[in-house]
Amino acid sequence: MRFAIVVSEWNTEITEALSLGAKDTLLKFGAAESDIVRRNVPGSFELTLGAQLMAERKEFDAIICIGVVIQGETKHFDFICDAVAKGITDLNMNYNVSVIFGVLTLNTMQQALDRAGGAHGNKGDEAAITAIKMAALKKELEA
Ligand code: DLZ
Repeated sequence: MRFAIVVSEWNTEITEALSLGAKDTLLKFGAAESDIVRRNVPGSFELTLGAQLMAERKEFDAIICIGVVIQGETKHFDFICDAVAKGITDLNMNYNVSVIFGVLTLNTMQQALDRAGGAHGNKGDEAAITAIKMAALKKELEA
């Protein structure tokens, strides 16, 4: 299977840990290093287009989007979360590939650290497992 990982550069310390967690899990379950393609986008808002560009290549069995959005003092958080959630949902419906929502939406940086290898594990691992399950489901139903 081939996988794409699209990574937001905002809160990069966290998104790097999530992305490495996702990649390690894909490798652990048998993906070849050469079958994992990673590209960065500036922020979570750009994840949708980044993933769409990957989907248009028609060479991936699943695409994992990694981002971290932390609540600030303005409404930016709501707009970004709404946009990326809807964007990724639309990609799932409009392209014949599973696009995984590996985006953490949090109130504090500590909550992010806890989910990027801390007290609550690494959510990048979960995103990768979801990608593998959805890719396997697609292969099974299309066989
Ligand atoms: C502008 C912005 C803000 C305030 N916060 C975040 C964030 O917490 N996480 C994130 O991934 N991106 C953030 N961004 C950047 C937007 O996602 C986007 O890159 C810009 O609005 C430009 O389109």
